[in-house]
Amino acid sequence: MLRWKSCYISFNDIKLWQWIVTGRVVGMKLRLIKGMRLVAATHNPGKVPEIKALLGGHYDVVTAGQLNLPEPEETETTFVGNALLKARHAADLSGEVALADDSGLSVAALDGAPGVFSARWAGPDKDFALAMQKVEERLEEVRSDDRRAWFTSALAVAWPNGPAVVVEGRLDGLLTFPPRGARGFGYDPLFIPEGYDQTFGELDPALKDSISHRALAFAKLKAALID
Ligand code: ITT
Repeated sequence: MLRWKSCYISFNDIKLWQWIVTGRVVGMKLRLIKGMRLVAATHNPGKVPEIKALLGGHYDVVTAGQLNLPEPEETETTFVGNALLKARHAADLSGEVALADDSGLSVAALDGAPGVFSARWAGPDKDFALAMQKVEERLEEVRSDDRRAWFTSALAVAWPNGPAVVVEGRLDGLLTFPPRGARGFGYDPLFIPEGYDQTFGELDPALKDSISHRALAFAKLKAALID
């Protein structure tokens, strides 16, 4: 994997490795051209409107669900690794450029948990009331008053059987119990972003889209891939 400015570029195609070795990759420009079709490599209905909002209607977005792509197993230990895995999986299966998000909530007093296990804490029924209760119970178990937490989003774009680019954004905030608000998805009702009094479950979704971890990652992606 090559590190370039604030993003990572990974190559899993032997021809690309050869191009790098022979110097022929120089001048290759990875670009997301407005109007092109893009696979949103997610099966999470909460993420889809946020990804579409970030793309600003400039792309013909089709979801992994609409293409009946299977959900890959998230076997990596980092957000970046899982985002790359999901984008690569969708791009290679669909033959189209794919954008994936791997994200989660990290709690300071829980040493960063649930982190990459954020979705798994909700169990097979994807029950986030249960997941949020689990966060509260774990904090009681460790007897901590530290309510600092942060959301992370890694966004990866993969070209079919070609290169991939991945970036990461982080948004800090505080947890509040009990959960508040019915907007957003996942852990949003627990999370008060820094500088605000309301949770992401209460705040206007357009405001969330402008300040979120996903928006911060997308700004980096835009700088790397969009003219
Ligand atoms: P895909 O992999 O299909 O995209 P997923 O839900 O499994 O869907 P992740 O593996 O990235 O996605 O899991 C991240 C979990 O973290 C997600 O299910 C949410 O519950 C939570 N999460 C991520 N971003 C969030 C946000 O903006 N607000 C609230 N919760 C969020």
